[in-house]
Amino acid sequence: MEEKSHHSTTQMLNVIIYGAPGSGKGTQSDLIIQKYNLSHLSTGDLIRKEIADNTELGQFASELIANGQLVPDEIVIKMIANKISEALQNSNGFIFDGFPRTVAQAEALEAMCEEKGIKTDILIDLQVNEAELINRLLERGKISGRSDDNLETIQKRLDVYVNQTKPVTEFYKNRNKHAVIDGMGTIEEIFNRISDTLNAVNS
Ligand code: B4P
Repeated sequence: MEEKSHHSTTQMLNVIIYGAPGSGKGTQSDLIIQKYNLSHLSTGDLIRKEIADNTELGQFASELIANGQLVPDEIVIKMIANKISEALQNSNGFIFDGFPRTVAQAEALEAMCEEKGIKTDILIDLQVNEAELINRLLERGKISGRSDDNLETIQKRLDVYVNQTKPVTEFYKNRNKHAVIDGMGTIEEIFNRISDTLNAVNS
C-alpha cells in the first residue's frame, strides 16, 4: 500500500523511531542519523527548546511535560510541518523521533508526506520491558535535570504510552510498515538490529 511514484523516493529513507519512554529512541536516532545521513526531527527536543527559550508555547507545554501528559496534537503537528520542508534540503530523508505519538498525529504525518510527494518507509518499534524502562529513565534523571524523569511522572508517561500511543503501531501494521526490534541489550547490539532492518528496506 501507499506506493507513491511522483518523487524520487528510491533514494530517500524516511524512518519513524517509536517506543515507550526510555526505549532508546533518542539514543538510537543519533546513530541512525550519522550512518544514513538523515535529518532528525524530535518533537521532544523541539518542545524542550521552546521551554528553554521560554516562549508562549514552551510555557504552555512545560506543565504538561512535568505531568507526563502529551502536548496537544495540533501544536505538535504544526511544529513538524514547519520543519519538514527545511529538513528536506540537505539529507537523504528523515527520522521522526517521538512522533507520531497518537493516531491523529500519524494521519497528519501521512497527509503531509503525501502533499510533499514523499512517503514514510518504516516504523521501528523498539521493545523494552517496563522494569528496564523505569530503570533507564531513573538513571537518566540523576543527571538530565528533566522535569519528567522521576518515578511518579515516569509511571504516568507509561500509562499515556499504553493508552494513547500504542494504537499508532496498528496504524503502521495495517500499512505493512511496522518492524519490531528487540530494544534490550547494549546500544551497539540494538543499533546493529536496526541497521539490518533499514538496509533491507533501503535495498
Ligand atoms: P521524548 O523527548 O520523546 O522522551 P522519551 O520518550 O523519554 O524518549 P527519549 O528519546 O528521550 O529517551 P531514550 O529512550 O533515548 O518526550 C518527552 C515528552 O515530550 C513526552 O512525555 C511528551 O510530553 C512530549 N512530547 C514529545 N513528543 C510529543 C508528541 N509527538 N506529541 C505530544 N507530546 C510529545 O533514552 C532514555 C535513557 O535510556 C537515556 O538515558 C539513555 O542513555 C538510556 N539508554 C538508551 N539505550 C540504552 C541501552 N541500550 N541500555 C541502557 N540504557 C540505555
